[in-house]
Amino acid sequence: MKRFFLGCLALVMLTGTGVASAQSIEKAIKYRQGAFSVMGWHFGAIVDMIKGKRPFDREDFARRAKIISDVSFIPLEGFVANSFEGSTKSKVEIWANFSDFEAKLKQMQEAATHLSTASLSDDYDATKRAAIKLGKTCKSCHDEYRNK
Ligand code: ASC
Repeated sequence: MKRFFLGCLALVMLTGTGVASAQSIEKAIKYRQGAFSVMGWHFGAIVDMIKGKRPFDREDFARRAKIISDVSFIPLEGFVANSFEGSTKSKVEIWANFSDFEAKLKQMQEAATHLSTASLSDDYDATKRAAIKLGKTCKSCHDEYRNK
């Protein structure tokens, strides 16, 4: 029991400062970029299928859409306090408007989930519309919160 309390105390002392080290900020930046990179990889393939640059394969499309929707829930945790300094394009505005940023991320997650569901149907037009909608949610956040 005593060890448990000492352990808790140590944990509180370690995390209690609320100041993240430059190293842990870089780690968080890499973490979220990894997730966005996975989403971008698969969305790129999806867009190519829609544009006819790659053969449309419904099963492969749905597999990729599922990955995007699953991974869409990953990045938020990586936007730790003040992680706009370092190897990132994230704008400081994210932290000044965090609830708006979160709302935009949520719209992306919803659009991704919708695309994943639509891609399991035989309704190609609805699937295409869902993909375009997802792309718009990416863009709207990038326009506001990502440096060029
Ligand atoms: C991607 C990617 C983006 C978005 C955006 C959609 O695949 O890397 O930044 O889609 O182009 O508008």
